[in-house]
Amino acid sequence: MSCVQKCLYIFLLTFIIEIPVTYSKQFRTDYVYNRKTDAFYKFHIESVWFSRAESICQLEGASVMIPTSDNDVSQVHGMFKGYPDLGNFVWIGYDGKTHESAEEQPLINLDDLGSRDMSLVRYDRGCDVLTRDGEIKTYECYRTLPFICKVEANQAYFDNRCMVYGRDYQYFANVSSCYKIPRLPYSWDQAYDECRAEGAHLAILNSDMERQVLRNFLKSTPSVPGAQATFFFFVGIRAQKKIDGSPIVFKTVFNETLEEAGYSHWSDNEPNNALQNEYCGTIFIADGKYNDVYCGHFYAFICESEVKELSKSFQ
Ligand SMILES: *[C@@H]1O[C@H](CO)[C@@H](O)[C@H](O)[C@H]1NC(C)=O
Ligand SMILES: *[C@@H]1O[C@H](CO)[C@@H](O)[C@H](O)[C@H]1NC(C)=O
Ligand SMILES: [Ca+2]
Ligand SMILES: [Ca+2]
Repeated sequence: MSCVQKCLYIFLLTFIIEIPVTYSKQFRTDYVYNRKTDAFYKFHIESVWFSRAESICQLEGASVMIPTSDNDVSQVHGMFKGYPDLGNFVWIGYDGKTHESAEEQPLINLDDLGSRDMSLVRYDRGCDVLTRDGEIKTYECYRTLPFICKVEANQAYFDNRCMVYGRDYQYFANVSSCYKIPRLPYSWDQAYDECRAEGAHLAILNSDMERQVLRNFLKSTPSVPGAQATFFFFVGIRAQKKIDGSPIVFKTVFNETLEEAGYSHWSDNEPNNALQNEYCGTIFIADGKYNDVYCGHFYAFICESEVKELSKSFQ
């Protein structure tokens, strides 16, 4: 190759490589990218204690945002505008500096809180908030506020095998699927959103082999702290509540009947629609079979991502 050719080649190569590097910044569907900071953000509008905000951001592969530049503050300022009635503070992470208190008088003596929740003790210097006006202040950690999660683009995790924006997926070759049990309990709706945001879905049984694999996986998983029951996990089946007395039909999150999905066995005496309010599906650790439960309780859940194996087509 002559230099001219080589240089042209390198030039073109750089050009080709530049495009994906510049434009393919991707992460979970519920995060937005900011080019100036080269980071992803999510404005969580639900109000929680600071310690829970930390857990939720961590579950999403991010952290509670610690503002490191004016661009971080502008990003949040812009996001605040989408929620004019949300209040004036969001939780942010501790930047190591002392800030003015966001209120005149603390309403509760923190010493009394120690016995109520030990997890608050490590926050006794207060927690930081960012105001709508872009100021950082200190606030009492036991308050509940919306919060901002952030992850640098070079830390935004993608699992190439499982094709998900999340850590901790385990691949099982015998069913060509990856599974994850996030370490926070959620309602069925929240669990549905969480799996989808990572590029996965709530797990669905498609064969008896998959039931066995999942049962073994559940047995080997430590129980999830805070779950309202520890012996079953939300999965991706759900029914419409019937008011006309017609039969309750469970369908997968892909709108298939259980028969169409390939596995339709319920655990003994299930579905029992206890208290006439069980319209969401779980599977029991004991037998890996389906059980109907109340959708609004906070249970552990299983996300699944199928792996398309190229080698399969050659077998
Ligand atoms: C599926 O494979 C896993 C290892 O990847 C193994 O532990 C498990 O026993 C297998 N399950 C079945 C039902 O063969
Ligand atoms: C789900 O499937 C049923 C029957 O196959 C169909 O009538 C219905 O429109 C589908 N719903 C959605 C949301 O696709
Ligand atoms: Ca499956
Ligand atoms: Ca039940």
